[in-house]
Amino acid sequence: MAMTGVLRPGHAQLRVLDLEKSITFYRDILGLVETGRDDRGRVYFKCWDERDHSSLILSPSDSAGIDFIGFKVLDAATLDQLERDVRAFGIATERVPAGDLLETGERVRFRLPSGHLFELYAEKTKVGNGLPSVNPPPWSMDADRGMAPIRFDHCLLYGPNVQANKDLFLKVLGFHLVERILGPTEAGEPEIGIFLSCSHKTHDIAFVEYEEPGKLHHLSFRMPTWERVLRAGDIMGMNRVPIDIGPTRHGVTRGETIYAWDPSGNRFETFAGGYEPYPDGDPITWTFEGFPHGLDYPQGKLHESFMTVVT
Ligand code: M3P
Ligand code: FE
Repeated sequence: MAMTGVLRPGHAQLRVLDLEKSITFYRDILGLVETGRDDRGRVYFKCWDERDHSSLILSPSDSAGIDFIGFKVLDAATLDQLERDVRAFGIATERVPAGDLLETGERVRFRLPSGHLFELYAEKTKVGNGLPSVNPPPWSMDADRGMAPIRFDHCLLYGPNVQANKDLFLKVLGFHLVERILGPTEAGEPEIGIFLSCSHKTHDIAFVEYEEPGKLHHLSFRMPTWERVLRAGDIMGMNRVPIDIGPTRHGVTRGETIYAWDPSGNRFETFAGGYEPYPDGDPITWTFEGFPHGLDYPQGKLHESFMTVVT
């Protein structure tokens, strides 16, 4: 599959309450690699196997939640074209100068119909994964500290106007719809949840309809295996990290999962498995009645917190 246009989730800036506690959590318990700090008090991390400078930026704040999410695009020409396309779709954009985020080029920023700040960028310094590019070993010592996910995988965002978001992502940003959840109405419409991919993954971003704009449901971190998801659960237990759901398997995407909370109450996911959709595949549909198994396939349980706890 040719990967052009929008490539992948690149970074998320997350608001945290107690910065020191959060640094310890993300570095030693989740097991990310710290890559920088800036003069605005922000702390930058990446997963051990990511090559670009940063994928998670912690921003000290008095409220939890997400400031923005950024996707990397192929190159500067793609960025210019997508900026024009988003404007033509009727959404205003602004340019955030290079260097505003450490080691990151100019970003094109706009607000999604769901209220989230969304960015596209083409440049971020490649710092590598700590392994040589010639004859590398399969992992480094960073792969064994804490839960040690391999990459920032996707996010699930809650907000209004999911259908307008769907239009934007499918018609302008080049995503495809992989799975969807129907609402409780007689006709089973409209969709209350959409799982969108710009790649071969089951989802690079997902949205669930919610009254309040701009909310975060979870940031998801990719684990290489189900064993590693279980091991992440052990590490959560050892460190008394509060678990929301799992270890279990989502029916939606078939992903193996644990949802848990960081020290600020932001939900994160350790996630493995799933399947590899192509963009010409037809989306999978979950009815509202079938959705409890979509969330937690073995238990078929519509966990209350899934619908109600966001930051
Ligand atoms: C995920 C995932 C739902 C399942 C969510 C799935 C909304 O978070 O990563 O696959 O039921
Ligand atoms: Fe997820």
